[in-house]
Amino acid sequence: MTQLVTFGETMLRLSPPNGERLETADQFDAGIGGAESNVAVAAAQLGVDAVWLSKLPDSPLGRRVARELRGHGVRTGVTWDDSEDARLGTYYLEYGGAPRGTKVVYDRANAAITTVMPGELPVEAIQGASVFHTTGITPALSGATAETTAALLETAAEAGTTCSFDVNYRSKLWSPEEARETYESLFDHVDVLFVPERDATTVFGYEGSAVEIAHGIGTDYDFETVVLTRGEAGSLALHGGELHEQGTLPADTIDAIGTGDAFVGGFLSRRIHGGDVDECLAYAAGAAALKRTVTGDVAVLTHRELVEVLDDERGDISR
Ligand code: KDG
Repeated sequence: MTQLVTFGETMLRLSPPNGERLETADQFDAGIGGAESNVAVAAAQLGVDAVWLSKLPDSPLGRRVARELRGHGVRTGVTWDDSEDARLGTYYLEYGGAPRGTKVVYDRANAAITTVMPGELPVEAIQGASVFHTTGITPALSGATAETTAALLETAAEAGTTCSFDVNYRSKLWSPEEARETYESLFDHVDVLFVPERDATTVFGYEGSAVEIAHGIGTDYDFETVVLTRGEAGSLALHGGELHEQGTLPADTIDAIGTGDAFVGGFLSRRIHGGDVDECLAYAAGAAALKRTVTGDVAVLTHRELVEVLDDERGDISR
């Protein structure tokens, strides 16, 4: 049975080898990246039956995305756009240490997914699933993706499928005000909310300590679980009025992109397998740490590896 369904855009990811500039590099490492497929991959590698829904161009690039995801154990529920000008979004990633920083350049306007409608997707997968997950990136892409995100969350909620949503605010796609209005229109159906601390401040205006922010969200909205992600400072979950904290696990970072998605994939995989909130947070932190050691958006990891990492840290994680 399908356990996790995710919905969103996956792009071609092109990055110059370490230290090279986008404007001068003559070689690019090619991969794929998208928040929701990254989550599906992490969860699939941790033993979850995961399906990713999207719309792709019927082109070599679109087929590459589906092939790569299937290679990572994710089933795909894709509608293929066979029009001449159908395109796959691309993002370019330039790594740079301080003071330069890592840069992302998007070329994603008018990608095939921007015309997706709910009727084009196998929504029955959502109705039979344990969890449906999407992010705040998807409704920012177009009117059609916003409408489809809302329709899929509604379908999931009506079917009793747990709805999970990662705010994942992207300032290159819309303003905080536009994002907030859309997010709030979706929140009625959301059970588990992941929100980076900086988004809680930028988009929703929360200030104060992490505990105050989590309680603020818990008071203002009606989620079953709120997970505040805090980068190096770890994470905090508010569930049933109780706070649960988790630190980050040590990692030698090779590539930080996709860390948040691996975190969500780890959390949801443990939840789907019946773990309590503390276990979910521990799995999330372990998956995030492992992701940082892997090049590319996608967390290539195994359950055994994750359990070993957690055993080293805590000594008491159940198998
Ligand atoms: O978390 C990494 C993803 O978000 C990345 O693969 C794609 O940044 C991205 C986006 O905006 O879709």
